[in-house]
Amino acid sequence: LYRPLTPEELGTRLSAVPVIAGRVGSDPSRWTVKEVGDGNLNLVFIVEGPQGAVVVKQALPYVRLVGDSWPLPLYRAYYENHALVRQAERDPGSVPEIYHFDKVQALIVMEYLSPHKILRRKLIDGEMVEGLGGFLGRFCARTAFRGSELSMKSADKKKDVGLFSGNVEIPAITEALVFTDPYYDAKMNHHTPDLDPVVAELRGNPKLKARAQRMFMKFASNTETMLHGDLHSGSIMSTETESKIIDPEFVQYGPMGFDIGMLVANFLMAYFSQPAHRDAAGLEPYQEWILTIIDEVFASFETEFRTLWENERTGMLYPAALFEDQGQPSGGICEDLLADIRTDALGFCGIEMHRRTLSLAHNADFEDIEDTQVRSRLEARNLAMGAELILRAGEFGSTASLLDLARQFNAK
Ligand code: SR1
Ligand code: MG
Repeated sequence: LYRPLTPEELGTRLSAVPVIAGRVGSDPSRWTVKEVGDGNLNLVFIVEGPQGAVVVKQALPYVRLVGDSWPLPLYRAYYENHALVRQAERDPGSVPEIYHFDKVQALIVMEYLSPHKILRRKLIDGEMVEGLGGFLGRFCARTAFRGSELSMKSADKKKDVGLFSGNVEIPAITEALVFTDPYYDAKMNHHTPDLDPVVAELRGNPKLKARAQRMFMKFASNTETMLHGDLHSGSIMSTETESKIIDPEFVQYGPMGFDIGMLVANFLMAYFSQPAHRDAAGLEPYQEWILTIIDEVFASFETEFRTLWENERTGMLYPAALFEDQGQPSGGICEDLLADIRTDALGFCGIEMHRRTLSLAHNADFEDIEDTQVRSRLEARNLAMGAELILRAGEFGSTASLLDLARQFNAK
C-alpha cells in the first residue's frame, strides 16, 4: 500500500486530504510541487497553491544517502510525529506546526517555513540570526527537563519510554555511525586523504576510545529524557530573527547532555571551517559571533533549567520535601546536576566532531571545501579539539575556557 510520492503524482494522491486542500487550495491542477529533500533519509516536497503552501515529508524504505542496499523501516515517521507533538507541548512555537500524519504512507504534512533557510547553509554563507543561542538553549532545557522524571509522572514517563523503544533501527544508525565507526576502519567510513596520520593517532589511542565507549554506554543505557536525537545545524531553520527545530526522527530516550552536545559540536565545526568560507576581513568577527552563540546556548540552557527546577519540579526526582523542608536549599543540587549535564554534553560534542569528519555522514561545512589540503588542515583542528573534549570533558566548568580552547586550535 505504501508508495513513495513523486512531484507528478502528489496532487492526485493528496488532493483529498482536507487539511492540504484547505491550506493550499482544492484544485490540485493549480498546485506546484517541488521535491527539495537534501538530507540523508527522506523525501521532502513543497506544495504551493493559490491559498498557501505546506511541506510534505515522506520516509523512504531505505537510506537515501546510500540507496536500497540499506533498508530502513517506514515506521520512523510515526516516531517523528510523536516527537514533534511532544516538542510542541514542551516548548511551544519551537517546531513547525503539524497538519496531518499518514502512518501507512509514512508521511507528515506540516507548516512550510518561509523565508527560513537551513541554519548550516546560513553559517557557511556568513549570515547571523538574532536570538539564536537563547532559543536553542531554552529548547534543549525545556525538552530535557519536561521530558524527564524531574517533571513527568513516573508512569507517563515509563509509558513513553516504552513507546519510543520500538524505534530500533534509527538509534542503531547513531550507535554505529556516531559512536563506533569513527574509531576503527569501518566499511562506510571516508576521510580527506591528508588526514591519515591524524586519524591513525586517534584510532591508536585506547584511552580516547574507552572514553568514547563510556559516552556510548550513557547514550545507549540512560533514559533520562526524550531527545531530539539529531540536533545539528541541518535540523534548524532560521530567518534573520526566528528559528525552528525540525526533523526529530532520531528521537529516543537518552541522556540530557546529548542534544546540547551535538548542537555545540555543529557550531564548533562551523567555526573551524570558516577560514575556507570567509575573506580575511570578515573572518574573525564571524567566527567570534559563532562563539557567542555557543556561550548563549549554554547560558540560556542553564538559566532556563534553573527556572524549571524552581517552578516545575513536579516529578518523582529531587522532591522539594527532601531539601527545603529541612531548611536546605536545593539550588546547589541543581548546579551539581547542571555540571554533570555539561560534562556529558562536552563528551558527546567531541564524538560528534569526530564522526562528521571520519564516519559515513559528513557535513557541508567541511565537504564544500574543494581544496582538500585546506579542508584537511581545518578538519585536523576539529579532530584535535574533539579529542580534547572527549578526554577532558569535565574540565570546562566555564564556557569561556571552552571557547578559548577553540581559539587555540583555530590558531594552529
Ligand atoms: C545514514 S543517516 C546518516 C546521518 O544522517 C542523519 O541526519 C543523522 O545525522 C545520521 O547519522
Ligand atoms: Mg535529519
